[in-house]
Amino acid sequence: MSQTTLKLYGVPFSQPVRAVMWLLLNKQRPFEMILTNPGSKGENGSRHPDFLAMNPAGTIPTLFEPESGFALGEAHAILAYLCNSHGWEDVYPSEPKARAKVDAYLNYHHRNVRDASIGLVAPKIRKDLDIPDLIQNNARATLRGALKALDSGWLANSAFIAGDSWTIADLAAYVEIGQLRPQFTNVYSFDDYPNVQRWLTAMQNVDGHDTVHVVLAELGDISDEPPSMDTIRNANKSALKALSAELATLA
Ligand SMILES: N[C@@H](CCC(=O)N[C@@H](CS)C(=O)NCC(=O)O)C(=O)O
Repeated sequence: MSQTTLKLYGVPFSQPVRAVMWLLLNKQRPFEMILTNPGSKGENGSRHPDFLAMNPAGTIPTLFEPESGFALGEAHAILAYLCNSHGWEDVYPSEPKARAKVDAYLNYHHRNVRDASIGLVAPKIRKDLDIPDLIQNNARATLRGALKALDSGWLANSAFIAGDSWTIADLAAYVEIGQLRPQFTNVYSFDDYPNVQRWLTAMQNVDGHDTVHVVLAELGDISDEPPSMDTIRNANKSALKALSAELATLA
């Protein structure tokens, strides 16, 4: 595919947006980040009618190609589309069985790793929402189940989720699980999951990791205290600065 313009709607605070940013940076594929407020009906919001025309789900990430008018929501569909349209078979294999392994994790992810990590982080950031204990306990139970499946299943048999090298399944998983690590939000201990720990360390070495995670490094430990609005604003600013610097090298 020729280097058409790619617009990525989102913010670096969003986990699924980070997965798409990571793939694009890793592949050194230029794109433009269009800052979009998740859930807002305002002009730059993901629930604005113009945005809903691109992605009826009203969520970020959303990808848009102005030349063709092609718009696409859902992080996993976007990751797969980018790989298919650019021929990045190393991270999304075309061989049916190998691809099916990647797809299996991507399908599993939503109701397990994704739901659980949101259930763990949201109450720490938004204490004002007073998220009930029942929901938080359910999230912990779901996360335990998912980490066990990863540790004693997927990651016990291979270095990465779908084999010996990383794929888009690993990006999708890491942006949720990795955010809980001590060097980021510090809201979960992985002591009981040695294979997950080994995988987390390996993923840290995948090019693009550091730029994509500036937002969390800046946000810091939220295990005791929710971050202030200033901390959130500064984390966002630093993340965008780091992204712009990286994108400037690709232009
Ligand atoms: N299944 C979607 C989930 C995306 C998602 O939940 N995005 C959040 C931000 S992290 C969002 O846009 N929320 C706004 C809303 O739901 O109104 C995907 O994987 O892309």
